[in-house]
Amino acid sequence: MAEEAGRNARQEPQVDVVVVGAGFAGLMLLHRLREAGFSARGFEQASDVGGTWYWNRYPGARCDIPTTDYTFGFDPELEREWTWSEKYATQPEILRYLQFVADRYDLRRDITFDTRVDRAEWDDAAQLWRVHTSGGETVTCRSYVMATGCLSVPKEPEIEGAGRFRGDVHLTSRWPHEGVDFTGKRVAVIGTGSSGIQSIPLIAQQAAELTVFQRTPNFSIPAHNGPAPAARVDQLRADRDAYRESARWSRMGVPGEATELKGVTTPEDVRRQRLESAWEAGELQVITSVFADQGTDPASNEIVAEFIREKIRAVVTDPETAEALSPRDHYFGTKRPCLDTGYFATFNLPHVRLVDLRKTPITTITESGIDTAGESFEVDAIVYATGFDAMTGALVGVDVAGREGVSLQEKWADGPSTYLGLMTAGFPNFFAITGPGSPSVLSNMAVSIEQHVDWVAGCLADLRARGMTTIEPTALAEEGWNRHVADCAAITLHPTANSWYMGANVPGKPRVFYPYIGGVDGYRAAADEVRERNYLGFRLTGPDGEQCTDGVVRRLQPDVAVVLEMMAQLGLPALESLPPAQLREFMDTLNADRPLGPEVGEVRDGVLPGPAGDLAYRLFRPASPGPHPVVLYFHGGGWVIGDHGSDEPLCRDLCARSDVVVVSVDYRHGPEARYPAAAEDAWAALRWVADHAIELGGIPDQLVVAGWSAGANLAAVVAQRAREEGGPALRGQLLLTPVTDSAMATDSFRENAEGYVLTAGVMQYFWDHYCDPAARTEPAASPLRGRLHDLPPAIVVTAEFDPLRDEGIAYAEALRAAGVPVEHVAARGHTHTSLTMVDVVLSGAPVRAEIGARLRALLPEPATV
Ligand code: N01
Repeated sequence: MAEEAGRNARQEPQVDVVVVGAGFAGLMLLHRLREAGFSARGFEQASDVGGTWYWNRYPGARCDIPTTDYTFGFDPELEREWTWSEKYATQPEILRYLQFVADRYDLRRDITFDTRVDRAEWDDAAQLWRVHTSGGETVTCRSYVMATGCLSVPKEPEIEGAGRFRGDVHLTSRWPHEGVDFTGKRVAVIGTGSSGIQSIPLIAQQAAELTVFQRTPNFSIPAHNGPAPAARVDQLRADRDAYRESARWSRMGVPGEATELKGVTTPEDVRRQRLESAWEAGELQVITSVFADQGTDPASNEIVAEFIREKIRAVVTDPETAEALSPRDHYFGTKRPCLDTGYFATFNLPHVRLVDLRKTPITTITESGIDTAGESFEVDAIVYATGFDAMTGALVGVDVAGREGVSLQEKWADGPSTYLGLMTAGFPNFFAITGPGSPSVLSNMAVSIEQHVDWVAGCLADLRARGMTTIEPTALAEEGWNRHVADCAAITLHPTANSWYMGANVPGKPRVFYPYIGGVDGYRAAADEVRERNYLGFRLTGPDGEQCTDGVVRRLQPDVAVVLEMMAQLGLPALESLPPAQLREFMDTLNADRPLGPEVGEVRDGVLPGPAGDLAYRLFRPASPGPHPVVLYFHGGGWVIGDHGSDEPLCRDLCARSDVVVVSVDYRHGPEARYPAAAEDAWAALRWVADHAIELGGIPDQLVVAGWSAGANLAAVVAQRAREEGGPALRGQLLLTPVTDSAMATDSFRENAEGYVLTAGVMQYFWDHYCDPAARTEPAASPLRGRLHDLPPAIVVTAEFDPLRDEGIAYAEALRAAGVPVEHVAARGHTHTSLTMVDVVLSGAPVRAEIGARLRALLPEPATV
């Protein structure tokens, strides 16, 4: 009935779409909508088109993506008709370009200028938006799009006394159209982000005195402005379409070479050469990708940071000023780096002075100047270059009310929540162009805007073609995307900085990472996939019903996905197609170049007696003074491959994190020595290690058994046997993605049979080489079938995308049912192998930290000396 009533109440809106904003995004969207046959109206607060480039008219304002790339690429004709004059165009030229675009496609006729959208509300009965403007008009539309920009709402200066100043006050982001003449004036600039760094050298050229009030020094490199870079121009001329396409599938929306070189391991001369050439290139996308790991590894980042500081010291003559201008409180790239023209040299001028607010903070602004903790400054003009309420300011700045009157501001009180940065549940047919959760500010805006506009226009056309009226993300899809956005940021250095990317510049703003750092390419692939999979994670409704393919578009940890992609590209043979000897050789080659894991106090090899000959072991000792608890560790490899050194990174990690001696023992492998040879060897190793704990530097009654995969199977098996035989006494068992049963019939086997390195086929191969079918159900092969009472406390680790996940969970549950204390660590987004990839899969680190802490909790506190 209700549905019927709703259907009857559905109304025809005045226009199909309302678009707010007439910058790059709004203009292109209006053009695309018209092309696709939709009616649309645009509203713009300013008196003309231009967006950012309308407002930010401060001296020195330029783009900082080369104009070869900071330009619309959707229409080759448009590109033929416009030629940029410089590598980085000035604000007036970019504004002229946008005016040219508006004229060329006759877009102004759809835009109402000098008009703000104050409120927009979704009418669920009528299935449309009502949009109220500052001009008193109410327009109804089926879809409401905010193309309001990411950096469009200036931040309040929040400085005591700001209203008292009687001189001239200017905001870089609201600069007077007629310009400002500072000749003969004493000028203060507050803020040294991109706007400050671009404007300071030019203000210094006019002002009689210039005082720069700096709270945080910023990394900046010279723009080397001039003609557009020949290499880019040549590439573009040679094949425009290919160039644009490569931008669309690049990381930052600008074509460029990705490197695999890591900062710390690159030889000094190569490092230097790469850094110098990035300096010479004067392009943000080059200096931010000198090393593959500079965004994730503090040591690699420091190499780039120190190189830039060295350049600052070389330019700025006063060492104290040079040091004050040298950023040391954030990693390079975690606050937006800048491009400048003569910024640092400006501080050599006699009439320019830097005030370091970290040493002497502003206490108040007075009627005639600025007081700091150390001094009073009399000035004629204050320029605020203090930034924006970024990413969400413009979106929540309009009173947008979705279903049941819930406002966007309420929904996003703890931080933005979006699906693909485009839409948010509870707000049907509401789109944000380059919204939070999309690459936006971390990319070339022109490319990201085109991608969003194309997606939205394509989506509206699809709805029309299917006779659907509304589209809205599901809660599941949105939560999944938010998690993915956070996962991508978590493996970088970004969350450590007080940046506007983190909302840290606006008091009280939720501290999350606002943009999507998975790359323009990765983002485009996800957005395309959503559409191709029948609008995965969206609910579509129309007069004749609804459609919903619910789901999450990216569930793997981002770095796990990268490793899997790289492996897929290598075209490796199916592992189960290789005879064991060849498989072992192959794995050795794969392991040869991997990082070894963290430093530990000592690594040494030894042998211990096994039932059929010596067994090699490798011992990892922490750097702290011993003795330590001992973890007897069994390596993974399906009882067929691997040895006492094959899990070295994981063993080092365990040793360093938990402050334990790890003894990794080899055992005999199938098919040469089949079941129960490995289990017998493991048992012999346990007894020997228990008997020799003191010699090994261990504490005798602090012994834990551990293992990964088949090695975890052996650990579980020897724990059961130790109970049967009355010792050795164990403090715990650490089972990492264990094999606990031979049935291979769980849901996780079906779901993850293919594609995650350990496949169902590989597991079958391992069982076949290890154990006769008749013996596989014995508890010494399938510990899940054993008696589980009176076993030592267990830590069971399972990975989401692992065929063995469910048998690990089953073991944890069965242990618990038998009264054994169990800690279950479920590694979200991980595969069977990814947790062992220390220093490669960075998202594994927090999981291993949790495992390390839980292991430590099984052991007595280390004795303090
Ligand atoms: O703003 P910002 P912006 N007391 O937030 C300081 C893009 N953009 O307008 O870092 C004293 O970066 C603040 O100090 P701190 C670009 O993406 C592009 O410069 O918070 N100081 C900081 O130094 C850029 O990142 C171009 O400690 C105060 C400065 O003000 C983004 O826009 C050009 C303060 C603000 O820097 C924003 O840049 C311009 C206070 N109360 C901008 N409050 C291009 O080239 C703030 N600060 C395309």
